[in-house]
Amino acid sequence: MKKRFYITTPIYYPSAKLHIGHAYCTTLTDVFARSKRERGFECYFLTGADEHGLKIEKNAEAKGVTPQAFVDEIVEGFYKLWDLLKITNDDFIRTTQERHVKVVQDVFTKMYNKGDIYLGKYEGWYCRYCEAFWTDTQAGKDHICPDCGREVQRAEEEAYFFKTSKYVDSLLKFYEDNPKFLIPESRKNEMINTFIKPGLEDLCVSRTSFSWGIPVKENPKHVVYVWLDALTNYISALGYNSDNPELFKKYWEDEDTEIIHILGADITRFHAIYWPMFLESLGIRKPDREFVHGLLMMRESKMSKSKGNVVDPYPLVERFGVDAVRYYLAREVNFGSDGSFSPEQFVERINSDLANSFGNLLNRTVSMINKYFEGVIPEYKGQITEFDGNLESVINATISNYEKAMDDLKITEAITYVNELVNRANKYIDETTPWALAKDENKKEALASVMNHLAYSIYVASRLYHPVLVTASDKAFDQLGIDEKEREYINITNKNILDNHKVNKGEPLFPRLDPNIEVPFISELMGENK
Ligand code: ME8
Repeated sequence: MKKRFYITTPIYYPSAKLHIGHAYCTTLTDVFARSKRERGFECYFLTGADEHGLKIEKNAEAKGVTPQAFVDEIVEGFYKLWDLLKITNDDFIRTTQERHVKVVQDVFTKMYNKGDIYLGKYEGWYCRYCEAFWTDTQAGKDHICPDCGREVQRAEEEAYFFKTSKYVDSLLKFYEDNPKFLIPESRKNEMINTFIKPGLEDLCVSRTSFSWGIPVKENPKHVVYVWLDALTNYISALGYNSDNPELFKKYWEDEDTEIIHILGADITRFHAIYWPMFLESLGIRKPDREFVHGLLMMRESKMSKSKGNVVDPYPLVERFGVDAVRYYLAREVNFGSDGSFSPEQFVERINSDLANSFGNLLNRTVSMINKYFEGVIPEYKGQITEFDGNLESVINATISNYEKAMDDLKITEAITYVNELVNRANKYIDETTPWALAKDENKKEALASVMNHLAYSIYVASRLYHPVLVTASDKAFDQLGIDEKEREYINITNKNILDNHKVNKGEPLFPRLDPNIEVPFISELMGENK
């Protein structure tokens, strides 16, 4: 395994407020970054905002403000949301920042001087209203603008193109040599069969129909196509081609770094086809992994602003807390598959996994240690009851399965292992019947072993949940009475870590949610009660 990681989310468009889909991607990326750091690896985590393009120019115009003022306000909301969700990104790149603009212009010039970008003519279907060009497929046989529904006209304009044809063969070879580059595997077949095999046209990488973009240095009536602009963020943020290239050297050039992009299925083509080509043109290394997650639906339908069914994560976190929302996002929809959001499932998930299983295990254990051992966790003395051995092997297996799943970005699966451990520990209480052991003085040693094993199970579960339950895990550690140093991941296999610690009974970690109150609350956020 490589010794450090560079991990990125897409940079989102500040054309409107972020919704639960964006929170999903950023939260899961954060879970991965935190889990790596907690295990002692260096991990540099980047997110940001993709601020150029026609749509933003138009939205700003409609609001009567400059595009920069428009994005400034929306990006403020990005910062607030990531703060609220306790996202631990190391940097936040905005494509309007000088450090980025300069790199994009230089990249364009480099590619142009190399002969990979050339000036040609763009022909297509033009929508006068949206000032946008559409391809034959996009305009369809009725020649209608896919955005506004108005009729489009055949038109042409001068534009720069990137020579994709030059890089197709090496891209296919790259896929073949690096079977782990694009995950899930099905995405690679989709790229090859849907886009590459039918023949890739050279990519138009400049526009003259609007001005909110990065001007091409050599010919400023053109602005750089938003995707060439946006993808470059992954290297401009590290100081590529700048006076301060230290981060670029460490997190991109050094082969000991694993470079991972996380993205949604809607933007796979740009990341998996064009981005490796651009990098090859620049003569720099390609990412090691691109992990494509599925898109969330709102119940059965696509999220859409016109339907008003887009959930704003902000009030959700304010009401249910950061842990509940992070947990729901990480657990409910298998990272890599499509899924859907529903208020009923949200409430059910929090109640069953967090309130009933994890919260209850902690609550019961701390109460029993208080009752039977005056609040002091008995020492670990090996396998005493007939059930101890099995619980210990479940704990060991949980740790290794969890680490393997996390390394493969199977985040949902990783959490499921921890849930299984929690369920196993709850069942261990039923098997060992501590209330019966407590009645028999000869069973004191067995009772002590049960309490230690339970406390250790909670310790391990809290440690493994920590990248998701960023506050509740610490509260569980507090209740077990262990200090900062003892919380470190390195102690996870130390069965004596809890010996003689004094427990502190606290508030329940996750109070049960009343579905009759909370489901309507969330439905309201989805615009369902209108
Ligand atoms: O595409 N479910 O930005 P964007 C899950 N600026 N995730 C979703 C989602 C949904 N329903 N909707 C959006 C752009 N996402 C470009 C990216 S990167 C160099 C440039 C997430 O604001 C998902 O990760 O449209 C998706 O790929 C991304 O937001 C698109 O965000």
